[in-house]
Order: sequence, then structure tokens, then C-alpha cells
Amino acid sequence: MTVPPSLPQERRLLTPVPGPRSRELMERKRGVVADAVASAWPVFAERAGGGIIEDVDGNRLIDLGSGLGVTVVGNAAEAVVRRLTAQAARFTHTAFSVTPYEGYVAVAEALAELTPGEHAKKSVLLNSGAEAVENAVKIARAYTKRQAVVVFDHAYHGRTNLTMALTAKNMPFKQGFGPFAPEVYRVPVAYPYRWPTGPESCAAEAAEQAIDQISKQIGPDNVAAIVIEPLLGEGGFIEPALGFLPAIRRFAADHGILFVADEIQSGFCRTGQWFACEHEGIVPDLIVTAKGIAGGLPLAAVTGRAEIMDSVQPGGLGGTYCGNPVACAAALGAIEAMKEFDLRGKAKNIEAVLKSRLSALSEKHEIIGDVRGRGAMVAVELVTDRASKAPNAEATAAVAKACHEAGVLVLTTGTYANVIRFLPPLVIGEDLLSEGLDVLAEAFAAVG
Ligand code: PLZ
Repeated sequence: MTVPPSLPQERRLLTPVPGPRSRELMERKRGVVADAVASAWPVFAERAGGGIIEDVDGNRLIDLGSGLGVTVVGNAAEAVVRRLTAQAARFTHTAFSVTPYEGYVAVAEALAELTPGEHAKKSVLLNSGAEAVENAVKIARAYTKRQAVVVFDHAYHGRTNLTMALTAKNMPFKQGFGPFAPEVYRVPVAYPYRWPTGPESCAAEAAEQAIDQISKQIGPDNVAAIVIEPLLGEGGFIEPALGFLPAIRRFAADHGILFVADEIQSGFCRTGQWFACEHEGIVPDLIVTAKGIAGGLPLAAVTGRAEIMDSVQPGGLGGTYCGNPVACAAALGAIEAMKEFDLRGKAKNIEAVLKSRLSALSEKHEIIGDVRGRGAMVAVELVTDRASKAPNAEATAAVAKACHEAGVLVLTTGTYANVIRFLPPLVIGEDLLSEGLDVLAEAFAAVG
């Protein structure tokens, strides 16, 4: 079982949400936590598991966000808790660069087994997604002896200095935080819904434009890496039009540029496969993972061709906490649960439910411009009207708020803040998912 038996899988509202205890804690937060550290929903968690978050007022909320796409295996998953508590009781830290331990090696073995490609692979473990993306760039630069990095419109890669430069959206991620790292270049991505000449011509035209810009404005020989999310997350759950990724992948291979897949949000069963780039048979040179890898513990990785990973000088990669033994134990538990409970299959079932319910909703509501995504990574994009496709951030916020008040946690996203994304834990029960979507339907009806 991945669902804690002591936590009933039922929505339950005992107070208005947020309730009095949450409001009290919010006041304390305001006094001591920096205002910049925002919370999408001011509800404080007491416990969580399966598809439920229970708050400090005893309300049970349906979780369609997985803590930003992290708890693929659910919160407090049995295998994660079992393995991490056993590890914590043995030792919590030695620093892998001082006194190594087996868990780190076992996670690297699992990554070599599960990531795309049959070649020899090696990994480095890090603490966060952003740190892992930075390390992928370091490795690519060391291996290619080139400096430029190519990223895409609507990309999100993190909040550190280098990854802010890689991230597209200014507010709130970059505003006031410059200067940003140099040698980062942004090119178009194949965004079917908003491609000027329509979805059919999108893949070929976008690839042509991206490749032309790299060729004319940067020079392929100067490019160390092309970094891309195979299914873009924070940019609005954009599935690049089919054919775009293979074209970029081919171009990279032809020019000695490393193709780096940022699978931090899309990886580990989320899209119905181990990794989203499998959808088009893409084998990246480097693949970056985090979030789902460790059931909520902070862990991230760069995995890549052995000869690329080994081009960095000894001691060139690491950090005090990287590959923490408790986080590694949690990762081994999470991967065990993904296999045991066939979470790739579960993601596909979730996609079927989400797509059919959301398509039905879009027939009723003119403000739903697009339904897209794969597996348990699906979204609707809201517009003022279908002809203009003008982003409708206002209605997006209103629908999310109505869901929250009714006890369903949905997250918004997108460059234009007009996307409602669904990324439930893959262990959510179908009844609960369905009830969450009933609430969503009521929210759309209320907002119009
Ligand atoms: N790459 C594709 O999705 C993190 C960030 C939310 P970290 N996405 C959620 C927020 O408001 O901070 C993410 C991602 C992709 C990189 C990252 C960065 O991962 O673990 O947040 O550093």
C-alpha cells in the first residue's frame, strides 16, 4: 500500500478553508518569514498521503498538485518511510566526498538502468533541481570546451543565478535579481496552441527558426548544450509539437552539442513513461532529474554518457549535502513503489480521466482554449475568447480560488498565468480524482 491506512481518502470540510488554526499560523508566518516566500494557498499541512492533504483544522483536501509535482508516489509512501527511517537510525550524514555509502551508488545504478539509452551511464547527485541543471551546464562546458547554452521560450530551469538566466519568465523569478549569467541564448519552442501559422506547421517552422538562430546568431561550434524540458512545466505544460524535439536532437548531434533533457518535473512516471523524452524515442546526452525521484526528500541528479561525465576533473563536482543518505534511501523507496504499483500505468489511467473530463468541460466553456499534456501532467489554458486567444489570467485565478475554497488544491502556471495544471500524486484514487474534477466543473460554472 502506498496510501497511509490512517488517512481516509475523502474530502472533508470542517471549517472554512483556510480555517482558524491555519489563519493563526499564517499570522506567525507573516511576522518571521520573508514576504517573498509566497504560499499558493494559506493552508497549513498536518499530514498527507494518497490524494489527501489534511490541514491543521482537520479539513481533508484533494491534492491535485503533489507539492509542485514531487510526490509522484504520494506523501509518506510506505516504502519511502520504511527505508528512510531505517537509514536515519543508522546515520544521517557523512558527506559522500569524505566517507561514501552504498545508497548513493544504488541510486546511480537505478538511474543508469531507468534513464533512456543503452550506453554506459554515470551520475552525480545534487540537492535541488536548479543545482542539478547548473551542474549539467558545468559538465557540458567541461566536456565540449565551449561556453554557449541554448534554452527556449517558456523554459523554467530554476532560481539560482545561472538557472535564472536559463528561465524565461521575468515576474516573479528574475525581477530585480540581475545581472544574469552570460552566454545564455533563447530560441523559439514549438508551442502548438499559439504558433502563428497553426499547429500543423508548428514543429517544422519552430525547429527551423531555432536552428537558424543558433546557426546565425551564436554559431553551433560555440554551443556546449541545448537544454530543454521535453514537456515544459512552469511555462504552461506545453507539449512541443511532435517532430520538434527529434529535429533539435539531430541538430545537436550533428554539431557536437550536448542535448540536455530537464526532466525535473516530467520525469519518474509522471507522463506515463519513466521519462517524457521516451515519447519520441529521444536519448539525451545528459538527463536532469529531481522532484519525483525521492518521494519528497531533497535530491536531484545529472545522469549522462560515462565519457561526458568523466571529462570533469576529480573533485570538480559535489557539495556538502549532495546525495544525502536519507534522501538516497527515500529515492530507493520511491523507485521501489513506482515499479511495484506500476505508476506508469497509473499515470496513463489518470490521463484518460483528466482528458475526457476536461474535454467535456471545454465544450461547455468558451474560456477553455486548450486541453493538453500527458499522463498525470495535464492542463487547461484559459483565454478570454477562442478567436483572440487572449490569455485569461483573471478567470484562471478565480477558478483556482473557487477550487481551493471547496477543498481541492489545484495549481496555476504558465508564462501568462492562464493555465490550470493537474499533477496529482499517481497513487490518487479514481473516485477522489473524479470528485476533484466535479469541484473544478462547479468552479468553472460559477466563474462562467
Ligand atoms: N526545472 C523543469 O520544474 C522546478 C518551481 C516552483 P528546484 N519547478 C517548480 C518554484 O516556484 O520555485 C523546476 C522545474 C524544471 C528545474 C526546476 C528547479 O527545481 O528543485 O525547484 O530547484
